[in-house]
Formats: sequence, C-alpha cells, structure tokens
Amino acid sequence: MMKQVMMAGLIAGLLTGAARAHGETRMTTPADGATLDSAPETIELRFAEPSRVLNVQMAHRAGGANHTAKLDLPTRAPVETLVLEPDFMGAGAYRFSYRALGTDGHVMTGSFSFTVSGE
Ligand SMILES: [Cu+2]
Repeated sequence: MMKQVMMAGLIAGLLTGAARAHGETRMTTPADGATLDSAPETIELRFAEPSRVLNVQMAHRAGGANHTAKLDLPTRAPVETLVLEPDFMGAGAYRFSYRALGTDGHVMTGSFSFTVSGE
C-alpha cells in the first residue's frame, strides 16, 4: 500500500519535471517585455532541450497598423539555440510566436514580445 502511494508520487513528480523542462527554462534575446531604442540585428530563442522549430511568426503593431510575417528558418534540425534575422519594420510592438517539437515529439508553443521605441 505504502509502496503504491510512493510510486504515484514519483510518477507525478516526473510528469511535473517534464512540463517544467519544456516551459520554464526557455530564454529569448531580446528578453520578453524588453524596450529597445532600435530594432535588434537578430532574435535568439534558447530551448531547454534540442528542439525542431516548425515555424516562427512575427507580428508588428505601430500606429494602429498590424503586420504579420512568417520567418525563414535556417534549419529543421534539432537545436538548442535558434538565431533568426527578421526584416524589422521600425518602431512599434513586436510579438514572436513559435511552434517546435521536443526530443520526445512533444509540441511546444510559446511567444515573446518587445517594443522598439526609437526610429
Ligand atoms: Cu516533451
């Protein structure tokens, strides 16, 4: 009986750990929520595990106008870091959303945003 309870706890712990590995250790450059004087040269996505990035979309909003663009991906191979060179559209709010597959085929989606104040 005790053994079954401990096993259930262990499995729950493993599932929680897997979810955290996908969700919380990812980082981006620029950082989510950043405000920049000018558009960066590149954006960078860092994953907790090698991931196949399926698509990255850029949304730009400035002065009531909205644009979206699908970015060209340099590779379909699993990577821990992906560097992209979007065609930035000057000042405004940028939001990048991505879809990727983890090593176990687990689909991950996420997004990050930053604002360019200058130009
Ligand atoms: Cu997974």
